[in-house]
Amino acid sequence: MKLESITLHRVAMPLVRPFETSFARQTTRVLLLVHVRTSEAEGWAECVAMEGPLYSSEYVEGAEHVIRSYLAPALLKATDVTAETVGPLTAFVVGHRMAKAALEAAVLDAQLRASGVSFGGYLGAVTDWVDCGVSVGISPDLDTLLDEVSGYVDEGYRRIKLKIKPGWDLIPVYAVRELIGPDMLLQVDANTAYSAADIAHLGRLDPFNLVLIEQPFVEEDIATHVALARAIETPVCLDESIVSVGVALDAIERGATSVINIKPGRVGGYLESVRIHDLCVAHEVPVWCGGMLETGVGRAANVALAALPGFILPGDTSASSRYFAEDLVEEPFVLGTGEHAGQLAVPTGPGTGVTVREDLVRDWALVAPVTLRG
Ligand code: OSB
Ligand code: MG
Repeated sequence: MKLESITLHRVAMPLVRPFETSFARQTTRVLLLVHVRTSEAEGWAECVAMEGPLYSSEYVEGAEHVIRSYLAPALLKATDVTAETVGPLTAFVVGHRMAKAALEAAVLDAQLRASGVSFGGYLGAVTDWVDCGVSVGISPDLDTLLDEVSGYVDEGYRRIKLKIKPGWDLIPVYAVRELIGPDMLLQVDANTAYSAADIAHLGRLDPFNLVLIEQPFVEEDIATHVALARAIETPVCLDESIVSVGVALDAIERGATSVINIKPGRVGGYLESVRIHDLCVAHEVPVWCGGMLETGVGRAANVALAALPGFILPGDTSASSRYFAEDLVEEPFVLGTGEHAGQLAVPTGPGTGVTVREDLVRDWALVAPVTLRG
């Protein structure tokens, strides 16, 4: 396909409740949407970068800048652009995986719409419904936390993930385990808030029968994750550290991670996500689909990815209502009922299968959209 234009929309969406992690407290989701026009069709994607460089080095205005200055010009001057060539055409830029992933996903959406294939069909989905978990932020107090968790259990979520940090770990985990009972899936995510000196302390989570502990140490530090995995029974799962299939292989071989959280934005796109998935299947490492407070645009593609066979644990693929009163798409994600309680249906229409509400994109715009042409 020939890429005719790339339009960047920076929007801000109100969250239904503040979301607090060990690195930030958010009340609004500021995000970048990418809209491409090709000779064949249009495509939309969402860049998962957050407003500030706190989860990773990427952030919304940085992603916008690198797209405008480097990535978009390279794609707009190419004669044939497909999702498969976005990676090679942008490989000259170091890093900036979230920005690259958004471009690849927008091109993929256009390409699949043109050929009438869904994301799930293209990526290799094997199920129509995926199991959903929910990520629960750090609360001002235990009562608020337990209220929030009870609400999610009542909605049908199949797994609870608690955000933890030093000073907010053993007690909330104990209280939530008491609330939800011994059998419900429960896991924790530290977003790099601990250090090697905390290994013995993190071992005190072992009695709570957690599915996993996610990313306790900084992204570059594979070695301390190896030391933790040897010292405790709770499986260690890497998120921030896994930025490519190469790092995933290294972390698996060194014993740093026995479960992997795949986030397409963090690893540079859906194609790299499938490569990591395939690697994990070959090594019998379970995977699950992470989340970045996606709107329906990114959520649709994540739900399709989560339908691949190696995604055997529930993902952070929650319903739209987990974060947004009104989603950016005409088909918000709603949990199923009956046998599909706690699940989301994998979209079946061409591309992501969702339709962007351009009225809301306009209403929630932070700045005027920018259109780039070759
Ligand atoms: O570490 O998984 C994370 C949100 C923003 C940045 C990082 C993370 C998260 C979440 C929420 O845990 C996942 C979601 O529900 O989208
Ligand atoms: Mg995480």
